[in-house]
Amino acid sequence: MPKKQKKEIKPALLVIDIQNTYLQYIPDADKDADRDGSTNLEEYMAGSDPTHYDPTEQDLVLRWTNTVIRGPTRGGEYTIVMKIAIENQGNDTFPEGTLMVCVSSDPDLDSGDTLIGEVSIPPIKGGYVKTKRVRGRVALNTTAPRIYFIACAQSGRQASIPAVEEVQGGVDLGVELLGLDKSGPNKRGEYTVRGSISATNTGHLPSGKCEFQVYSSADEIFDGADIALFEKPKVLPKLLPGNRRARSFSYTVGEEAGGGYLIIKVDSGDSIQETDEANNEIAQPRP
Ligand SMILES: [Ca+2]
Ligand SMILES: [Ca+2]
Ligand SMILES: [Ca+2]
Ligand SMILES: [Ca+2]
Repeated sequence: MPKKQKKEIKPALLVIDIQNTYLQYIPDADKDADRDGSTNLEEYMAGSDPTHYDPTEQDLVLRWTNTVIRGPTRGGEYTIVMKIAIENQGNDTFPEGTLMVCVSSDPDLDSGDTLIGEVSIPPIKGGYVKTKRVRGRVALNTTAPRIYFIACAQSGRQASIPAVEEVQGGVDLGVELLGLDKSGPNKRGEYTVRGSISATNTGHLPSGKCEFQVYSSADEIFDGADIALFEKPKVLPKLLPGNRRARSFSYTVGEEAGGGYLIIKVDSGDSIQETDEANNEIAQPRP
């Protein structure tokens, strides 16, 4: 009579404490839990006796093992791929839970931080390590010299101590002049100016695509009075940290204009927020 047998099964809990070779059978744990006013069995057990199941006895230690930052997308979001080792240094099995990773402007995990991603964690026995990969896409503050990624494992209401990965951040574009000369005149009396530059990213995050423009200026200072030589600014590719890319430009002038300066400015449209915006242009006497 399987139906009747099923009815006779009562909720119960078997508690095994390996350290103290302790074994306890609580036949009416669910009723006791109700009387206690606890909302569930786990809460009741956690509060009733230190030898009972207690999630705080798991001593979870998180370690960052690898962090890769790629991007950004056109919208300025970076892809972050992280590997985190979760070691259960306690005796109890960590029940299944969640590993979440946030990005923060400081080393503290709080409500102002942005969630990058989360993955589920399988149960981890005491003394065992599991490595999880978390991947997510998030906008990073490219003006901040430091970024904090914070990982935290959770099961129910229990959470591990957060593990912080501090990385150097920031995008800083700059420009160097490689060459500038003028040739001519041709048959029509025109002169050709050719220049080549090197755009650099001395920050620690990859930069998105940006532009550079060449201006004609009466002085060495870039200001609103300066005239852009190209209708459309020149496009610069994405620059990885520490990378440089050479680009050239040329234009013709009808007659030999004397005096004044050329100002070459990277990120001329200021589409990229940088740790230093004051090193984006160079001025050179007009050839
Ligand atoms: Ca924070
Ligand atoms: Ca800069
Ligand atoms: Ca000027
Ligand atoms: Ca900028």
